[in-house]
Amino acid sequence: MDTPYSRAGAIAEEVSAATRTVSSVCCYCGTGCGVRVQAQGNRVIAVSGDESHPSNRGRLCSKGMQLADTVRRDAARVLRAQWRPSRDEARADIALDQALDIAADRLASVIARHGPDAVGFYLSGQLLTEDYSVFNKLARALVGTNNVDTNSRLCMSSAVAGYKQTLGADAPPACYEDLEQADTVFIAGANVAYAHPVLFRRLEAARQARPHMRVIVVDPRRTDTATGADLHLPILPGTDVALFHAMLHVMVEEGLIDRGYIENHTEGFAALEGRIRAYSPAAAQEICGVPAADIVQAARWFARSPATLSLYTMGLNQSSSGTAKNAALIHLHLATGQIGKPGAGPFSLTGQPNAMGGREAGGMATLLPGHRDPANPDHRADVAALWGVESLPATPGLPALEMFDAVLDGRIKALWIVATNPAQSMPDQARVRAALRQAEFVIVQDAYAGTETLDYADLVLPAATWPEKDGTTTNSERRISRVRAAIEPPGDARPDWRLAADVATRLARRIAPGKAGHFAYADESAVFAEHARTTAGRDLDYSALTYALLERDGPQQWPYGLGAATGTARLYGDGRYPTPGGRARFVDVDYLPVAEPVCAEYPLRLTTGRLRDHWHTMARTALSPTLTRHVEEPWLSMHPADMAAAGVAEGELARVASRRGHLVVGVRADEGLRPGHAFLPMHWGSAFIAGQGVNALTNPARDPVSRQPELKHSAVAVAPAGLPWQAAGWIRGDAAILRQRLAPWLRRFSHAALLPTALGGGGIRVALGETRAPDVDTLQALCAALELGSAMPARPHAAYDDPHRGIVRRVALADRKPVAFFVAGDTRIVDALSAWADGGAGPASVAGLLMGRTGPVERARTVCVCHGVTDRAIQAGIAAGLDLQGLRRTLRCGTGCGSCGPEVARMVARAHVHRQGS
Ligand SMILES: Nc1nc2c(c(=O)[nH]1)N[C@H]1C(S)=C(S)[C@@H](COP(=O)(O)OP(=O)(O)OC[C@H]3O[C@@H](n4cnc5c(=O)[nH]c(N)nc54)[C@H](O)[C@@H]3O)O[C@H]1N2
Ligand SMILES: Nc1nc2c(c(=O)[nH]1)N[C@H]1C(S)=C(S)[C@@H](COP(=O)(O)OP(=O)(O)OC[C@H]3O[C@@H](n4cnc5c(=O)[nH]c(N)nc54)[C@H](O)[C@@H]3O)O[C@H]1N2
Ligand code: SF4
Ligand SMILES: [Mo]
Repeated sequence: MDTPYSRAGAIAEEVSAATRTVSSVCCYCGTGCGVRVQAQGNRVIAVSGDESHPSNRGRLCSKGMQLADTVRRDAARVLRAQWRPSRDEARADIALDQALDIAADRLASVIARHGPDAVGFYLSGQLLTEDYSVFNKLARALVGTNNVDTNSRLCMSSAVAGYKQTLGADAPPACYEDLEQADTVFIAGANVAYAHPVLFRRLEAARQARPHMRVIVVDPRRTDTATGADLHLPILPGTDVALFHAMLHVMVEEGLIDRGYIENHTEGFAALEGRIRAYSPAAAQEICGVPAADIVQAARWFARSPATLSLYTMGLNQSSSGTAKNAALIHLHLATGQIGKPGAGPFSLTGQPNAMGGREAGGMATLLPGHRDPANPDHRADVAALWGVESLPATPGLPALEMFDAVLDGRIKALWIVATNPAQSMPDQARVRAALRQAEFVIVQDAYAGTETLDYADLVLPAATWPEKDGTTTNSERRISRVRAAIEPPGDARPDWRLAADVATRLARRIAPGKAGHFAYADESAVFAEHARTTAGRDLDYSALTYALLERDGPQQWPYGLGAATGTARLYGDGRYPTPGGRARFVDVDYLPVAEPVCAEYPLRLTTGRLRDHWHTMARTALSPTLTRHVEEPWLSMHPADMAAAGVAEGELARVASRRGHLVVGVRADEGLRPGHAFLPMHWGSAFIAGQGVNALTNPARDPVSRQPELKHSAVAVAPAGLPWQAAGWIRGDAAILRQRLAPWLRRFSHAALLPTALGGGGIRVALGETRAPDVDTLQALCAALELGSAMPARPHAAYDDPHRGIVRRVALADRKPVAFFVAGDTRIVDALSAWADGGAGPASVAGLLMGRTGPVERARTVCVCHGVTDRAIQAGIAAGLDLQGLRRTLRCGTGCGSCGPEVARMVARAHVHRQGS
């Protein structure tokens, strides 16, 4: 059966016969910025901010601005279904129909032999609400298992648990306009400048307009978010509960709490009040490592301000006490009545674009559609009736990490992975990968080629992606927007919900013929209509919403029930909460330390997180040369004192080890880190560097309630890598295609990295390290791979080689510019070659350059990607006496999307401090 691609509703606004502009939503973060996609045929020409979208009003960050770069229709994508009948064979392309039949056959066979709970679905916060709905129904109503979870388990599940425990429902009560109306903004465990840049822009503008506004940042690192704050509390990782308890302690002692609000609208305060007596500011100073006076100051600003808004994300959630951290922060709002009014409230920022939609559609093992609970028989009966089936399974489903544990020990045989890359993003990679090998049948449904998890797939299903998909997303402020397709999917790719529905129909014919009709949706709007009905009468009720209404009135905030004339900007204005007694709850939580304390063997506290211009495992952002300019390679950031103690110097390779695995990366000094702490970006996995990526190191210990792992803290040791032979190369071309071709080299060296780069207009940089020089054949093969001699399509090149000593220096030129180079054994001329490739003047003599007759050259790093302004240009400007405004005027840095604004401000501030210090 063919699966025709269908688009719901009228989507295209014809601008001219050839070019059309489609309104949609950015596919990256939970800010949910509206975009305008300009397309011609199946080509996206440009993406810009949508002025009419209330969440961003035309603004986009650097990632959103570069979206057009990531739209591909070639081998950078998964274009066809692929299949390997046995693990000894290579996968081959097959027809999509055949793949859908294989999926149905294999799932039916697993269910027949081992029962429904031998199947697991691992989905993603990047799916659209329609995708979740169909997968959820497939898992629970057809297969008959609750084993359907998502990567939101690594992301938002502590926020869900925290809201439910305290406020009674999983609903962020605030909205983005509160950023403009708050007097105090309390940012905890969030690097908003990097992770939600458009909200940071809104905050910057609000501070300009309201100079009395105060910003407090709680983060172990001095991030770009923390640099401009009025107060930065650089707490020790994992100690937030103690800090928040101490703030409440101060508020109680100083009479700053709102006894009236507590009495009328909450319960459970007495027990907590007893608990927090032990958390004096002095006691918390001991635990959290921040001055008691700063804790007192934070408590006063929080409680005394007319309106206090909290913003929080992974610094709270990714913790073995994530739920308690969320609850302890929400307590501060309840105790001071800072909730349910403009500019106030505990506002959990969502990470992924539609993690919210997943929570609404019940796309997690512990949720059912409409914020229902699978452990509640009435809720199961409700949903069964809505779906037209007799019953739903009662056996609890497994959350993400437990699901992989079950694969490893054989309870789960078949795993279907959609729009997430667990062989990079889950903690304790050795275990995750062992599980993927152990599974009997793995389906990976992905859009981009070359991801880590695809290596483990028996069956690959080709997914359509942004901007080829139609549906809806919900952003952090509960706003539902239409995502609209601007072009057709390439190859055999199909929207995720469609692939799920097509397999479901085939599977039903095999195991439950009566249910085959349950998945015969005409289009996305039919899926949405079925989903929206499940919210009726629930806290999130948006049963009045339809595609037609969203088309007419634009994006809407839930609740938006039948009879409502508009959506709802803020929740709980009346002080009534969706708990049985209508009261919010204080939870008597205690502070517990991180799961893995540092020790003599692993003396450093490692935290991981995001960079400004990369997205997760980089399937998409690595396709934009512009985005690679900001940070091109993974660095372990350390305090200079720890570097000295470990014996590693700036730029050198280090071996970072935890109890679970190790990694070789370069090291950089960062004075924004406390001694004893280290930071590694989460983005580079085994598709880019040798080994198992950043999560080889991380700890799978998890929160007892939310089951979210402690990705923000592991104990590690750092030592010199001891790889005296090093090599570096570069080849111009398409990074995605080159990376696939060069991927086997990642497995052949102790240190290896394939780094997408904007150098010379775009290509791949190669970095290698080994204990001693590889043999001559290996070096020749490497040169061949880089088209620099020996075999195959070699280009004319200049060479200075002594391969028996491991020394190779080669450069290929076209139009007197390098198009590839490789330097092994002594890499000092790499920066000169790079500068030349990047448009700098060439050397007087190429031979002289290869023989090392060149002065030192330092490569500049791009800070402002919109205007291509480098760190060196900014430093020169600062040295010439320019202030922030002067830099903006003369260099234009920070005047495009504004994402680099905080970094430029930090550079100015640091220069100022150094000048004062000297
Ligand atoms: N550029 C970019 N933006 C993104 C993403 C991306 O990949 N790239 N991903 C999106 C997603 S899915 C998510 S979940 C969000 C995440 O957004 P954020 O949570 O803001 O980003 P992170 O860098 O993961 O972590 C935030 C901060 O937590 C701090 N931290 C670590 N441990 C602790 C602690 O114990 N207590 C406190 N208070 N802070 C701590 C870290 O130092 C870090 O600065 O970003 C979204 N936006
Ligand atoms: N060390 C460490 N690890 C972390 C974190 C951390 O802070 N530190 N953060 C965690 C968090 S918060 C998150 S959210 C996760 C994110 O981790 P992942 O979800 O694993 O990361 P992504 O790279 O976003 O993976 C998305 C995948 O979906 C594919 N894709 C893109 N669009 C589509 C589509 O429309 N359909 C389909 N089927 N596929 C598509 C992409 O090619 C890619 O392979 O990482 C977690 N892991
Ligand atoms: S802040 Fe940036 S990444 Fe997030 S939705 Fe807006 S444009 Fe996209
Ligand atoms: Mo996330």
